[in-house]
Amino acid sequence: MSGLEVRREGAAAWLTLNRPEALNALDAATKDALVAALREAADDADVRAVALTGGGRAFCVGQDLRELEGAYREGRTPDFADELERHYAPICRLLAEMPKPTVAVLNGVAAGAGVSLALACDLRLASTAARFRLAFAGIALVPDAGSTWNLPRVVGLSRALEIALLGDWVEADQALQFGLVNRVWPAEELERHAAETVAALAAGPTLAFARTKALLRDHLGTDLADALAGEAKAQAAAGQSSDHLEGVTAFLEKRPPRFRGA
Ligand code: LHQ
Repeated sequence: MSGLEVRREGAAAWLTLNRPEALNALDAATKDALVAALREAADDADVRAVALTGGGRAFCVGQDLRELEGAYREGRTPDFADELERHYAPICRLLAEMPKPTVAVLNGVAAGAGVSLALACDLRLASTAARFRLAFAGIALVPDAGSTWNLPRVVGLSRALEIALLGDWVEADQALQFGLVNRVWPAEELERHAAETVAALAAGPTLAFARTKALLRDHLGTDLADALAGEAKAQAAAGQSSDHLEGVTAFLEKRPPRFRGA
């Protein structure tokens, strides 16, 4: 049985990692379910935002190390290349590249690849109970699941090296200061604020959001001339959308826009 629960809240898909007894460590069934649920959410035009959160006191503590226990005890080392390609790469690509906003709702501890999943999302909303540890160095591994790409882009190279090499816990307030998370609320208020934020994203101009996230991500690696050309191409398409017409009409009529994601 997988440790993933999927539910719809209006136009948002909420994916909850739910193996609280193992702090939502990622076993094979949960990773399979996560890949499938993300693919479905990415392809479903009725889903206009995706939230990833955890049940219990953790967000996610990364790879389920117990799942590999037998092999380790027999002195066999696992094939991480295969595992990363099969599960973690599709999960991280889907979170970063799907054409709608993705949000990590960080209810508690995040470690190892759990931090990587949060980093792969477009936004990170946290409770004061959230804390972060990259944890890879503790078991003599390198950061993976996209975190060597995402972490320095999110917090800058110096902080990324600090987080990866010193291995200290980053508490919620410090994570906010580092830019590792976008918002922090008291634990008892996270659910309400996160639900409001995700619902607002799901009610937004989905096609413009899709183009915006693609442009911002793509342009990290391009020069200004290519970025200007990329913006012009995307803007020409955005200008043809019915949400653009609605947005401008609503402005002229002095009322809030009603976006349909088209
Ligand atoms: C766990 C885990 C866990 C299984 C707690 N697995 N059960 C590697 C390979 C390939 C590809 C992808 O990437 C990676 C990178 C990774 O993600 S490797 C894993 C990195 N994560 C960690 O190293 C975190 C390990 N966990 C901890 O250090 C502690 O559990 C923390 C500090 C997170 C929480 O400590 P406590 O609050 O004291 O809780 P606990 O240690 O008592 O854990 C509660 C339960 O959760 C416990 O089960 P038990 O049956 O003994 O009560 C833990 O065994 C289980 N658990 N992490 N990764």
